[in-house]
Amino acid sequence: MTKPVILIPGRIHPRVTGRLCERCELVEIASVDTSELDAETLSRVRGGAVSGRFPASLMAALPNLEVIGSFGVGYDGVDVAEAARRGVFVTHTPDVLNDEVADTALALLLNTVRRFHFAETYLREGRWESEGAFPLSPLSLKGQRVGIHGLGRIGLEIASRLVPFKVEIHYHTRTPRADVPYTYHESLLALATAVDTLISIVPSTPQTAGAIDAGVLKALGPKGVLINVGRGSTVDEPALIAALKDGTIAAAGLDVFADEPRVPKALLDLPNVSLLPHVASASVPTRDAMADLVADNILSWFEEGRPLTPVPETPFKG
Ligand code: A2R
Repeated sequence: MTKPVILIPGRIHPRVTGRLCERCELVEIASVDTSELDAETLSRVRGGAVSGRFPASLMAALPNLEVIGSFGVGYDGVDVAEAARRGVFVTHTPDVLNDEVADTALALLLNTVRRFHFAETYLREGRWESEGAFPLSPLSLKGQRVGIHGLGRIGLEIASRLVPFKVEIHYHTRTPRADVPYTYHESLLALATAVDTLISIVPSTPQTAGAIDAGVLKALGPKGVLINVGRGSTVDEPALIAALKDGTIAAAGLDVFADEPRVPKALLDLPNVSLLPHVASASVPTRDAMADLVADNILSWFEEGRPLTPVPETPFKG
């Protein structure tokens, strides 16, 4: 039996290629530019495995493309509308990263509020011994009202981890959930007005782009804390920097940025932020599970005739 040909544009977790290489023929290229491939190779490609971008122009170069396995739960780098138009299934890696991302969200929240990263540096620099106790953190999680922007697979795990912290839990989604006891708000602005801490875990879409803007930050208020573990595009970054500088909000903890891996110097220079290099799901076990799900989706498509976790825009109807 001929092995299906899978194109890998750019870098991907080595476990994906390791899992696929025996049962597929892999064509690895540096980026989405296919100019180094001849027409015959391009026409043999039936699948794609990607961590990042898979634009319409790449799909147009692959006349026999059937499936794209995208690494990660967010798939904003893949043009899913174009894939749907071409009848190409796109799969992603939901659920297997929920716990890791939710754990990171809580760690980032506590770090931001209690300033543990600065406290550790203080100790390492010998200042505890030379100067005495580290300054008290002005903020505390105790008694806070926490709002979750996006209460999907990951948001729900974040909420359940917040329960033992005895905080009030509020949320905003477009559609209220019937299965949770948390307080619903019809708009992001209403949520930000009601809470002290806002945790964002929504996908990058045209509707969420810049949703956390100057108005939302003002509503969060001078004791407000913003945590973003979703996508950098959700936050108006210049507005956030201004709000952190002038005390419109108190602090922010960010794992995602508008133009990764570039982080504005103005953010790096601020004393009231905790910044992580997009590591929410970045443990070996969780990334292995994500890689396995990319490979399993592609193998299931070619060997069983069905993708395992297609995105909603390209549903599999059997
Ligand atoms: O709005 P709903 O009812 O569809 O709820 C979804 C919510 N959401 C939004 N909330 C407010 N305004 C919007 N424009 C909006 N768009 C979506 O985000 C739902 O509660 C949540 C997304 O949940 P899931 O689809 O289960 O995604 P998951 O696995 O929790 O991951 C969230 C995102 C990924 O797309 C990556 O960008 C990032 O976390 O790692």
